[in-house]
Amino acid sequence: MGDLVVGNYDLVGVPASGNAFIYNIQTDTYVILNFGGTQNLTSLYGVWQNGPGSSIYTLVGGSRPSPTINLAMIVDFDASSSTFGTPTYYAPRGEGPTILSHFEGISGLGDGRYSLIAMTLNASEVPIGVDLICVVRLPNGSFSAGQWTPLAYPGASFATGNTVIDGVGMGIYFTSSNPSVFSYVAFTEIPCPADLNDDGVVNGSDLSSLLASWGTCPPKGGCPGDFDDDGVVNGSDLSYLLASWGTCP
Ligand SMILES: [Ca+2]
Ligand SMILES: [Ca+2]
Repeated sequence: MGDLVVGNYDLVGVPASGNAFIYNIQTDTYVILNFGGTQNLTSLYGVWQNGPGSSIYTLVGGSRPSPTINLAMIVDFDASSSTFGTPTYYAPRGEGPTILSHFEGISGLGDGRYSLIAMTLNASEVPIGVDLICVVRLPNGSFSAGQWTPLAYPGASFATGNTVIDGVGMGIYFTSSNPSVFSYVAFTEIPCPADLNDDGVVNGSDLSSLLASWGTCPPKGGCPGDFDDDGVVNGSDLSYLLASWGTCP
């Protein structure tokens, strides 16, 4: 994307000893992404340039903000200064950090929404699911909570989620009855997060739902309008809803 590609490395003969990197094809230079040391297992799999000629790229992968759990991660990178923004971490399907996950692809829709694809694994690192995720850049520049849409290919014993373009996810899958490896393309509708009642338009009904949830959220669920998933419905969530006012794309 643009002049940048992303990838990951390990030191020779030392598994899980490396980090992620950003490589500039034009200048033949690398920038290492290392959040808090190699024990955090930071990885990058997807990169999106935020407009033609922009120096701001949005990167996705995974990292370990706590000692034991790998979470999917999104972070901005300014190629002009080689500096990173503050990473935002995502628990799989919003269910809490009990399993491992990482984003493998990112596609920007040009209206503030990003479509991501994630693989989630159990504690033994066996793939257990693929999701397409809609994340929105909020008016203050931060990223919203993710809306996770599970993909389940019929007959697949397990599948990978490797790349995404808008609402189209792609990967490979296996079946229990055939030794071949198959590819798949999955189509989903990208959600409009501010449309809280899912009627295709952001209007007063959605605003009423948000205002009814104003304040501190319950520990889990029941909190429509907490777009940035910070546990409280307040002005930042309201500003996002107002910025999304009107018909959903
Ligand atoms: Ca609505
Ligand atoms: Ca909030």
